[in-house]
Amino acid sequence: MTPLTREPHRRFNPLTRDWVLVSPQRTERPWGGKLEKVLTSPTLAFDPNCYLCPGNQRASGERNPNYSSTFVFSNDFPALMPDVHTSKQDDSGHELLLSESEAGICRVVCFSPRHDLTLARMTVPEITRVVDVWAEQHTEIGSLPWVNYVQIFENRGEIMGCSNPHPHGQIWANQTIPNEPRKEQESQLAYREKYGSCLLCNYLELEAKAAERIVVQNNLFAALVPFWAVWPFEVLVVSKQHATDLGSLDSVARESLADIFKQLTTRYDNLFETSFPYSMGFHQAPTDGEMHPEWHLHAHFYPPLLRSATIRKFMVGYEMLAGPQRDITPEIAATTLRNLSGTHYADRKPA
Ligand code: H2U
Ligand code: ZN
Repeated sequence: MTPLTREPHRRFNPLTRDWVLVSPQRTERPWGGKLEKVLTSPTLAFDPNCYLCPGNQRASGERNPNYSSTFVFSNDFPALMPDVHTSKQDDSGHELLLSESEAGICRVVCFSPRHDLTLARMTVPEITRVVDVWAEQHTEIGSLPWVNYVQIFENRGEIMGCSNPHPHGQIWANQTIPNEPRKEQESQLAYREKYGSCLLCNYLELEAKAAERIVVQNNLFAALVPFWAVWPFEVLVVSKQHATDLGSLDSVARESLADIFKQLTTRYDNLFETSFPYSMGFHQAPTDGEMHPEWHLHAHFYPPLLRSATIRKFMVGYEMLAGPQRDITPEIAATTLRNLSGTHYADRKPA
């Protein structure tokens, strides 16, 4: 055992250039606590009170069509709007009271007409349709001359602030590049300038050799617990081929991505035999008209659970005031996820 598996140490995240504190000695046995099962009662395939189900009325009064696969609509309560007055202010003159207008677009993506499904419970062809829609939306919204970044994400589960169990995600597109992709943009560009190659292509080569942090993979995508993971079961989904954005993936690659999502979310659900909560989102090249060869398409999964369906990791105290910290090592988390069944627990026949 190297000291890194036993003693406190910090690890560097080359994408954000932040550090994470790892304290493996705090969990002598990672599964010492009782693993509780939360029985989720089966929900209806159609809920007459759901604002996302086909044919139902939304809070805005608008009625959803009787959609039969993936359905996109403009968010009725958008955080960003396309028509805002352009302004920039700094009453202090020292950038102490700086503000500027921000134009944008917010859409909601219903993954399926079925109220009772999640990505883990959808088929690979159904998830492929979702990937196609994400790619189409990214290209369509990104081609607007004033949109420079398109953020695709999903909040899954009440614990992550999701307002409705109907399977859905969101798209927020901005005039400016938001903080997280901007940090990654700067890091990937600096890496390319320094080493003449792509940060995530090089990282994935190392992970493929080491294998210990890979959770699932197919020919074109890998899902792994990154060396610098902050959340206990955080996962990075990386394209094996260099690709800057979803729009540049061909149909084979989109299906491979859907397959990885299916494999990963199935294992996530199997971990605590619960519908596993997370926030997930893609990071891809800005849509500012530049080529961005430094950008490597990937998705982050940030699940909050730690030891059971009812025990979550809190990012408080030290995390809020100093920096992120984790107990179980990324290697143990990856091994745990990798060793879970690829068959969803709800499909397993009773012994
Ligand atoms: P969550 O992904 O966090 O559950 O958010 C769902 C979004 O759906 C939320 O942004 C929007 C909310 O504004 N929404 C509508 O656009 N129409 C509705 O009728 C209700 C919710
Ligand atoms: Zn519904």
